[in-house]
Amino acid sequence: MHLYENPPTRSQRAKWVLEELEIDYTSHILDPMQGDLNAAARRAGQPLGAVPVLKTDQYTIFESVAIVLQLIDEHPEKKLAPPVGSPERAPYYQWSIFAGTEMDPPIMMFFDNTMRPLEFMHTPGAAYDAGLAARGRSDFITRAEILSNALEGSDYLLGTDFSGADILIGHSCFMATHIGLPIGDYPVLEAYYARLQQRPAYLRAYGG
Ligand SMILES: N[C@@H](CCC(=O)N[C@@H](CS)C(=O)NCC(=O)O)C(=O)O
Repeated sequence: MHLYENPPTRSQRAKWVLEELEIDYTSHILDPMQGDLNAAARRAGQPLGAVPVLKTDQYTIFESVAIVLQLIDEHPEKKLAPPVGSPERAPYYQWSIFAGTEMDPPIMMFFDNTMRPLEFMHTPGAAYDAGLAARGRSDFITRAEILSNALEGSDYLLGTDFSGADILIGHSCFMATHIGLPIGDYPVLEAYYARLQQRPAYLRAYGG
């Protein structure tokens, strides 16, 4: 397998699941400081010119959430997801999709309007917008509280068992911490993220 990545971005979700599943892969770092990440990612198969992209012998796949869900389904023996059609699969889908659709947008809105290098924006003349940064922060806080409430009394999103949903939301926690969003205001969420950070596969994906 070939993973096209640019640490530490959403490509780390793909790397983390590859590490959890102990799959052999070759990493290809696409670093925008060293070359044209967008062109290289498009060549690898991501039509928006973004990472991650995963190439296997049988298919090429992009979208970090899809990569995590697909690889986990290919390895049911690793038990990182409840069986398809089981009642436990419902919260697994719910939190996995919540990561991509509810966590990523406010985090990226905040990042794009506070610290993303302007030369990497795709809009000519792009500038930071303090109003959008504040909206990203506020939307993040709403969602951090929801996660915190859901995790009250549980080690993981599905209760006692670590799953792919934790990889997906765990990356949201990484990204929030990395860019200064206030995860520390939510001790339950902070403790959950600390638990995830103990995992050897997490440390291999995020470089410890
Ligand atoms: N929804 C996509 C988002 C992919 C994405 O936008 N990746 C960013 C890094 S987090 C990227 O490669 N951006 C490069 C660019 O837009 O120039 C996913 O989750 O895989």
